[in-house]
Amino acid sequence: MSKDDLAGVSDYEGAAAGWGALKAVADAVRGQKAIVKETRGLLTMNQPHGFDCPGCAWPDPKHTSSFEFCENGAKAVSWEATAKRTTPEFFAAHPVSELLTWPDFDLENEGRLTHPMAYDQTTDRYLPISWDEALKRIGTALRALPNPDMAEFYTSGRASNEAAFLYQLFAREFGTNNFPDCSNMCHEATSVGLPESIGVGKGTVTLEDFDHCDAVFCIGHNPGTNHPRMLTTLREVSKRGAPIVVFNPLRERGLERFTSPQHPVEMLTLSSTPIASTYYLVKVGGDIAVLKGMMKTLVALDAKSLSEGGPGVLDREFIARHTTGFKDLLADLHATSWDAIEKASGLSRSDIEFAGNIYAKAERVIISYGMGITQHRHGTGNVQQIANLLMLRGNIGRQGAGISPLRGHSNVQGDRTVGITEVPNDALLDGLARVFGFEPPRRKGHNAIEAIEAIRDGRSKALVCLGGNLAVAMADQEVTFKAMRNLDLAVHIATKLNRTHLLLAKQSFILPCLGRTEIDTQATGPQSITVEDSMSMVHASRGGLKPASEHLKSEPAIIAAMALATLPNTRVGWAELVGDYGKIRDCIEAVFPEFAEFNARIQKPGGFRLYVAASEREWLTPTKKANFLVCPRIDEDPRVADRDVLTLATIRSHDQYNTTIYGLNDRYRGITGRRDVVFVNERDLASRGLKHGDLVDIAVVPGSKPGERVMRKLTAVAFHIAQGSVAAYYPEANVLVALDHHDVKSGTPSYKSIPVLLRASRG
Ligand SMILES: Nc1nc2c(c(=O)[nH]1)N[C@H]1C(S)=C(S)[C@@H](COP(=O)(O)OP(=O)(O)OC[C@H]3O[C@@H](n4cnc5c(=O)[nH]c(N)nc54)[C@H](O)[C@@H]3O)O[C@H]1N2
Ligand SMILES: Nc1nc2c(c(=O)[nH]1)N[C@H]1C(S)=C(S)[C@@H](COP(=O)(O)OP(=O)(O)OC[C@H]3O[C@@H](n4cnc5c(=O)[nH]c(N)nc54)[C@H](O)[C@@H]3O)O[C@H]1N2
Ligand SMILES: [Mo]
Repeated sequence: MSKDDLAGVSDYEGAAAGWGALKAVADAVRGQKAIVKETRGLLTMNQPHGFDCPGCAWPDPKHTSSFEFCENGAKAVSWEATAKRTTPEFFAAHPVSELLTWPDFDLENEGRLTHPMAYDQTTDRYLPISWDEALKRIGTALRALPNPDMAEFYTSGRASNEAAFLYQLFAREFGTNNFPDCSNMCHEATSVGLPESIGVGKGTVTLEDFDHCDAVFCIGHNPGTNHPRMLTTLREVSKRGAPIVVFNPLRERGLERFTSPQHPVEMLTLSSTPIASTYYLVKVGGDIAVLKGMMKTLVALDAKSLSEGGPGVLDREFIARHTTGFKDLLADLHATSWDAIEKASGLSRSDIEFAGNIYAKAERVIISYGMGITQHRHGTGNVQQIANLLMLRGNIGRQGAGISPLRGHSNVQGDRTVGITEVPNDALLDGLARVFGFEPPRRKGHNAIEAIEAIRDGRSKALVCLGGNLAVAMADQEVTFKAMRNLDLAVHIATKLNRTHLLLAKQSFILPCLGRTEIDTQATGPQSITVEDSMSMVHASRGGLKPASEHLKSEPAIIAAMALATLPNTRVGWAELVGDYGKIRDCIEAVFPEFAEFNARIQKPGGFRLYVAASEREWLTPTKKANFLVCPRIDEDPRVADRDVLTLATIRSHDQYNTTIYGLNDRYRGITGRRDVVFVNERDLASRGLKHGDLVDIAVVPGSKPGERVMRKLTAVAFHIAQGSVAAYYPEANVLVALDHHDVKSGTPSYKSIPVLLRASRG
C-alpha cells in the first residue's frame, strides 16, 4: 500500500447537516459562479409562490414560513442556475471523439446548453442548427420509421406534469406505448408490487402522519444525502421519543445524528439530535429475511398474548375485513426457519425479535424505504413483505400509519400519474380517445431494459429523451453504449451536456430547454407547471430566474413543436395548449377524473392531494381486498451462499445527483476528492488477506454469460458495513451490472445486489 492510496479517506465525526452543510453549499454556489442568482433562487424554493426544488420528491411542510434549508437542494439549484454556458463555440473547439474522453463531471460542469445543436459527421462536431430545421429533420426521421414501435420515448423524472402529459400524448398519437423511464430503474418494484398488495402503486401516508406515528422504520434509504428535508421530520419524531429503527448495510451518518440548520440553537451549540434509536446493519439483500423474521415475531407474540388471555398483537378485525392470503402467509412464515433468516440477513434472531417488539408495541407505524429495497432480484417481493408487515397490524389506511416509498426525481411520481407508462390501462387510453379523438395504441410498450434490448437488436431505431442520461444510468454500459450507436435518430431534450448525448446515432440532436428555476413565458404570459411529490401532493411551481439563453424553449413547447413537425394530421391543438399551460391542465383533468378542478385547486398554496384509495382502505385490487403476498425466497441469489462471494450495492455519494457528479466528496462517509473506493467490512478484508487502503479489483461472479465484468484498482476502505456486503459508487459501478440482472417481476435493475469477488489488484 502506498501512502497515497488512503489520501482523502478518513472518519467523519460530525452529525449530518450542521455547519459542514452550509460550507458545502457555499462551495457549490461559488463553483457554479451563481452567487447573485443563487440567493434569489434559493429564497423562493419550495415556497408557496416559488419553484419546486428540482432535488428530491420529499413533500413541503404545509406552513413553510421560512426557507427550508437543504444542502443538496441548494446544490441542485446552483447546478441549474449556474453562470457557466456550453455554447456553440465550445462545441466548435471540441470534437465529440475528444469529449468522450472527458469525465462526466467535466461535461456537465461546462454549464447550461444554449443553442439547439446537430451532430455533423464530417467535422465530428455538434454544430448549431435553427429550431425549425432541427424539428423538420426530426419529424422527417420519425415519419420514415417503418412502424411507430421502432421509436423509444424516454422520460427522466424531472419533467413537469404538463410536459409529461404532452409527451405521452405525442408518442401515443404517433402510435407507440414505448415509454422507458427512469422509474423503471428506480421504484418500478413499488409500481408493480404495491398494486398487487394494496391496489395503488404509491405511498399511503401524508407528511402529517409523521406527527402522529409511534414508530418509523427506515429501510434501505439514505435521507441525509438523498432526501435531506426528511431529517427535519425524523428529528421531530425522535424528539417526541418515538423510536426510529433503521435497516441498512452501511452506517449512514444522516440516519444516526442530525444538526438541524432550521434550529439555530443546535447550530450554535454544535449539538445534534440522534435519529435512529436502533440501527441494524442488515446484509445487502437480506431484507426479505428480516421482514419475515419480524412477522414471525409478531405471530409468536400474538400467540403468547392470546394464551395469557390478552387481546393478541395482530389486528384481527383488519385482517378479517380487509385482507386475503393470511393463511398462506402464516404457512410461509412457519416454513421459514430462524436459521435461514439469520443466515440471509446477517442479523441475530434476538436483534430481529427486538425490532419486532418495537413494531408490536407501537400503535401506529410508518415504514419508509428506498432503493435499498427496490433494486434487487426480488425487489417486488421486498416491497410486498413490507406491505404484509404493515397489514398484520392494520397499519395502512389510518392516521399516523402507512407505507412511504421515497421517490427519486422530484416529479417521477407525477409523470406516471399523467400517463408515462409502457403498460397503459384502459381508463387512460379510453380517456385519450375520448378527449382527443384518435385511437391510441393498445399494445404494451417497452420499459427501460426492453428499450435498450430493442435498440441493441435493431428493432428500435429512434430514441427521444426528455431529460436524463439514459446510457449512463442504465445497467451494462458495454451493451448500452454500443446499442446507442445503432440508432438512426437520437434526440436529447436537456439542460446540460452528458455522455448519452455523445453516443452518436446517424442523426443526433441536442435541444436545450428551460429549467424549473427559470421564467417560462408563452403566448399568454409567464407559466406555472405542476409536480406531484412522494406523498401525492400536487402543487404549482413557477420559475423566477432569467433563462440561461434566449434560444431556450420550454419542454412543453419543444414537445409540441416536435409533434407538429411529425404529425401532419394531428388532432391535438398543440399551439393553443402551449400558449396557456392552464389548458394542458384542463386536458389532464378531462382524461383523469382525479384531477377535477385542477386549475382551481393549485391556486391554494401547497396544492392538493390526489386521492389515494388505499389511504382510505379502499382496495383497488382484483379481490377488492388488501392481499398478503408470499415471497418464496429469502435470499437474493444462491451464488451468495458461497463463502467467497460478497454482495455489492451501488450507492450515491453526498456530492451527486444520479449521474450528475457535483464534486468528488462524500462527506458523511469520510471520503474527500475521489470516488475510486469500495467500502468493505474489516473482517471481509482480513479473511482475504487484504487491509484498509489496499488496491483491489471487483469481479462479478460469472453468470449465464461468458466474459468477465470487472472494476480494477479501487481502494478498499474498511467501513461500518455488514459482513458479506460491499458498496461502490453509481454510476461508475454500472459496468458490473448485466442487462439481464434485474428484478424478476418488475424489471428494476438489481443495482443493489451484484455477486462479486474481491481480490488484490495485480501490478
Ligand atoms: N442529493 C441527491 N438526492 C437524490 C438523488 C441523488 O442522487 N442525490 N437521487 C434521487 C433519486 S432518483 C432517488 S431514486 C433517491 C434515492 O435515494 P436512496 O433510496 O436513499 O438511494 P441510494 O443512495 O441508492 O441508497 C440507498 C441506501 O440503501 C442502502 N442499501 C443498499 N443495499 C441495501 C439492502 O440490500 N438493504 C437495505 N436495507 N439497504 C440497502 C444503502 O446503504 C444506502 O444507504 O434519491 C433522490 N434524491
Ligand atoms: N448502478 C446504479 N444505477 C442506477 C441507480 C443506482 O442506484 N445504481 N439508480 C437508478 C435511478 S433510481 C434513477 S432515477 C436513474 C436516473 O436516471 P436519469 O434520470 O436518466 O439520470 P439523471 O442523472 O437524473 O439525468 C441527468 C441529466 O438530466 C438532464 N436534466 C437535468 N435537469 C433537466 C431538466 O429540467 N430538463 C431536462 N430536459 N433535462 C434535464 C441533464 O442534461 C443531466 O445531465 O438512474 C438509475 N441507475
Ligand atoms: Mo430514482
